[in-house]
Amino acid sequence: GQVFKLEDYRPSDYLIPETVLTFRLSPENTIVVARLSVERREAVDPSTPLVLAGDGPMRLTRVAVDGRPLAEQDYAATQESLTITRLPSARRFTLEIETQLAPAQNEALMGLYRSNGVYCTQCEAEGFRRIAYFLDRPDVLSVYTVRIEALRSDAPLLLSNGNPVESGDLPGGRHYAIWHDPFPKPSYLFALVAGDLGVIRDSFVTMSGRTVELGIYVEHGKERLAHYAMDALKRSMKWDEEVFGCEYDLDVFNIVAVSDFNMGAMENKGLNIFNDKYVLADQETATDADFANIEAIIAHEYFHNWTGNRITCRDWFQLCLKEGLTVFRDHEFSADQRSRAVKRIAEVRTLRAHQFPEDQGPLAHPVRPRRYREINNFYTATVYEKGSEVVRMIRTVLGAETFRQGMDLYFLRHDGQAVTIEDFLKAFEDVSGRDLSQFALWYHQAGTPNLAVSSSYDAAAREFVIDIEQSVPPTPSESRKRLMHIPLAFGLVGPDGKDIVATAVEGATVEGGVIHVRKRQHSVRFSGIEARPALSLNRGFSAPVTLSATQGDDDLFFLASHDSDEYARWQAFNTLLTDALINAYRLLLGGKTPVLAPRLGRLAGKIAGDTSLEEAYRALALTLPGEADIARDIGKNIDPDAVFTARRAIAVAIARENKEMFSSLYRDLHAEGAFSPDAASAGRRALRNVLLDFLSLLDGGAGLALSHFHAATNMTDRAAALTVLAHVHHGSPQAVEALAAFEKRYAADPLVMDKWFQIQAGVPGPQTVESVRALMRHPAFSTTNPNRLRALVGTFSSANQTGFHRADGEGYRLWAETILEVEKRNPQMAARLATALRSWRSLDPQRQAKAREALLRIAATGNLSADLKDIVERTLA
Ligand code: B3K
Ligand code: ZN
Repeated sequence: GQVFKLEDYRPSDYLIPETVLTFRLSPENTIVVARLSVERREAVDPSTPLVLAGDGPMRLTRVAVDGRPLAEQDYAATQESLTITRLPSARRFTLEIETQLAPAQNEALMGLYRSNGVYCTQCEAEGFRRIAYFLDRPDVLSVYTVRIEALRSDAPLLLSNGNPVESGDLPGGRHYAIWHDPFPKPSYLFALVAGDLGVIRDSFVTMSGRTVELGIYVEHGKERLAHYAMDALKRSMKWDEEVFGCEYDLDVFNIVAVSDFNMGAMENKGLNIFNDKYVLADQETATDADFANIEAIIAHEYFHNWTGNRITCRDWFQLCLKEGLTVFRDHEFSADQRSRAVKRIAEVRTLRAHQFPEDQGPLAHPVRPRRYREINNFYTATVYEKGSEVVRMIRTVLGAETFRQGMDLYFLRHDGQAVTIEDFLKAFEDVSGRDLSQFALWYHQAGTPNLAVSSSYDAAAREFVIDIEQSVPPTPSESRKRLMHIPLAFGLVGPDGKDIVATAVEGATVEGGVIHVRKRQHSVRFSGIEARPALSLNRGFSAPVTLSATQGDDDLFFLASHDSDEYARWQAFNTLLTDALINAYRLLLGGKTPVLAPRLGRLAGKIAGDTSLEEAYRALALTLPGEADIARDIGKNIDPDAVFTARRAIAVAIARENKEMFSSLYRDLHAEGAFSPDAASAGRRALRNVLLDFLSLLDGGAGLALSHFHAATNMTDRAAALTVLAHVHHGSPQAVEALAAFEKRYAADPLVMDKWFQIQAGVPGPQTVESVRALMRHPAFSTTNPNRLRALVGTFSSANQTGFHRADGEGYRLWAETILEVEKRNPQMAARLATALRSWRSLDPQRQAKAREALLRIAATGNLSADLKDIVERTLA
């Protein structure tokens, strides 16, 4: 396939200042008339052909220029393009293109398709070209007017971007609506929804006093499940005004929830389309994690209105310009709405679980890639999550105030434009007067930097020295790396637990508690230090790096109890746990029995019971690193079965050590009274459920979990208990009973059945391959629905270490078969599933051979989609 390169970017010869679309909707034959006002750029020769992009099964039925149909020899149409060779000499002309589509047949869920009888669209990144031939590139901004016609009985609701203009009846039971979006936008932000849906309405008054009508559209009967999302939307609108000065700009803002959607949601201007999983919630059906995700994704898509829509990307290489920045904004929003420290720890856990393996494996790419074959494969943890970390570092480097000035300048300077990362950075350089060229490597260079840190204290000289050495490991096609600018926040914690205020006398720029690592090596010397401090590193996770620190357990124990930075305090305890887990793994491989240092077990108990800490924090601290986390830290030649056994042994040891304490705390945390999804209540549930995880490992654990299951008054507790029963007490009468009860209760609710599939897909052990195969035949399962597929096959392949990596390769076989089946309909989903083997070279040799076999089997299949081919070939490279 074709490789697209950043350096090949050229502005378009033609622009489309205005687009008028008419849709005559019908499931099997929708007619789209696109009237484009085209403008040839100055200095472009009139003989230059106009090449519009097309894709997918779409029938071209008419092309006309300035009202006159084109002669056959004046244009050439293929599936991928419409090339017009004879054009007027005038710089401006109208082009009319009529195409016919069958939305009901569209199973790729890109372009115009039907989900549960509702017409909807997904155009990012290159889906608009499946609707009409167009200059489908983000730097072509157009003002859209959209007329939708449909049978009123089939689609009483007709929505598009912008503001409603007009609506009325048509003959034959049909009707129409016209929408106009005054803000020029790229085609990827176009959206249309038509169908029969229920709605909840509200309104928001903006900071300048304009009233915006808000609507959330859901399946009839599900309206009451949309109130949390509506509340999150209003809080997002307020927050963006207060924190970034960003005001909403249309008269209406609509959200539509659909059940077949390839990702979480889409920020189409004024008409966000959501996977219903991220809209619908109540205590009976949604977990606290679901509530938090809904809040974050509603905010994220809303925030795109300024970061993405008003200012968009010049080309798809700049994807992080909108995604990394918008993730940063939604992270900050959630931190303000909930607990900042807890949110930060959760972010870091996610980054390490998803982005680090990507950055350290064959699919590694810079936050701003320079090459792609299929852009859909670059909606990655690196672009999103690492992209967000880079924006966070800009704030760390410049300080919050200058950062905000930089954002203001960026909005002011580039409103209405399609820009680049260079433009973004320039705004910060201009407000700060700083040179960010070394910092910019965070965008250009792939790989997770490592900092090797050691320290020494000289009592006689009262000096403390921190030695730091940076390195960036090689990544595909980047063997030699340049030195980065890494802002490393730190603290020197004195014996009394208080931070020592210290100024560096030499070795690096140190400002505001941050060491600016810019060279390969720094030796940072602090003088006047009265007693040997414990070194607290990468506070707040100021930089997305790995650390190899020669830090003794005593310091880590001390920091885990005393560090004033809550993130670093969590990190110290987590490092101790990780070390213990890896140690247990090594003992197991050496034929020995794993042991837990008693003081670590006691510290776990102390943190669990420390009422000066938030419950959510304590829950996170007590959540042991997952099997994949441990595997990542081990790095190579991994035996997932031994990782599992080691982890279980350490968990049992912690539970035994703290049996009485955990039991009484578990009882005390029992909540009476009305349910609330707020962070504090969720934190109490989280802590109680972590304690259940431990207690269920002890005698009587299955009984305890079953009573937890039956006593549950919300989905968080019910799902937590079911997980324990299915994962720890697999096959027990209690597990069988609970799984059956859950299935019976929620058989008619697909989103809840996803939890049932997901929990079973995660059951550790070799037998799960067979149960996943069996569950794929369950009447509630379907490979055509992305949520079902992710819940069952996605969970199995990316979150079940012992099941998926079964030594005989059976897990990989199931995975490859499913991918090849899904690929025929929905290449994007197939490619996503295919990333599950991205770390296959870290496995033990036997598993590596089986994994390679499965990858080669996919690669050898004829007619692969660009999406899947790209992932598989890069994974094997
Ligand atoms: N921008 C969309 C993602 C589109 C993915 C296309 N393959 C959602 C988001 O990040 O907000
Ligand atoms: Zn986004």
